[in-house]
Amino acid sequence: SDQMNVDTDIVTLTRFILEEQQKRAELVNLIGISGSANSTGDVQKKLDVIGDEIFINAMKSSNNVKVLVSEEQEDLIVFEGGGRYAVCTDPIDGSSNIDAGVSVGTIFGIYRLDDSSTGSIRDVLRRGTEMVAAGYTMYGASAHLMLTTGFGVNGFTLDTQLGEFILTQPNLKIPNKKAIYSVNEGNSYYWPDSFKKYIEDLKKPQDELKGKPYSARYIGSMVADIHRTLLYGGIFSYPGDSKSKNGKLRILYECFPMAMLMEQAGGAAVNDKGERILELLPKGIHDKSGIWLGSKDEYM
Ligand code: P6P
Repeated sequence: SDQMNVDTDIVTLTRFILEEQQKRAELVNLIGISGSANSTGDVQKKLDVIGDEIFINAMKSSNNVKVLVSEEQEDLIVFEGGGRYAVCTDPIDGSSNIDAGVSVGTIFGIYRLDDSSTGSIRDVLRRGTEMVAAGYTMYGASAHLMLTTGFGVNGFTLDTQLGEFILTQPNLKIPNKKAIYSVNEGNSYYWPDSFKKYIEDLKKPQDELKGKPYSARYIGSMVADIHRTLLYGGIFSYPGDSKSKNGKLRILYECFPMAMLMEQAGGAAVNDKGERILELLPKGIHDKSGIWLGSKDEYM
């Protein structure tokens, strides 16, 4: 017959990996504690561990990456081969929410090695201003990728049929103002008085909001809280406090990538002293910093 046998059910590499993972997740029951702990003492979830292994293998097989810093690895990893990039990542950020079905994500920041570098910790103990790219993927109702290479921010959504990320938010800009604040009020007893007052003021009726206060929105998964802040505007903050003087978020693979995205989208990102996050110089690969980021006209 003249009928052509056209395979219309194309299995791309991406689709293959996603379907394999889905099958593994259902068959192997990946929900739940793996029992091991990472360098900052967080109890690792099984998906944390698998996400980290997948990420390490992907970076290794790319032949472009020489140095890798991961939240899940105590020390940095230096690959064989001629890669000229250093990647800092939190492979599954927000993992404590996995069992509750809350969106989690992968955060990444990328440095280019200096020509003279052969791959060492010096390639990542650098200011955020030296990052050449940053972003996150968020795994929720759909999979999103938010990316900057220093020329603005572009948002993509995974089309699972095509197995491709499709450009859905070209040249994304964060609104300059929005009456939403995103903090963990459970820490308020430990906050500095200045921050307590700042948040209390947001709870008062605001003239420019016709007497309404700000709305509180906190998911507890940085990727989800940042995604909402980029799209809707507002404030996200995790300040240092009397129990953790540098707060909780790690500079290289949480603060820097999100700060680069915020600035590239027209927002701002500063530490507890009001210094630009991207100008900080980390001394250790898991160093933390207090952070305030969001709509630039909301900056206190
Ligand atoms: P808390 C998740 O563990 C994480 O690293 C970020 O994703 C999130 O913003 C923060 O910690 C939540 O911390 O103390 O509010 O539960």
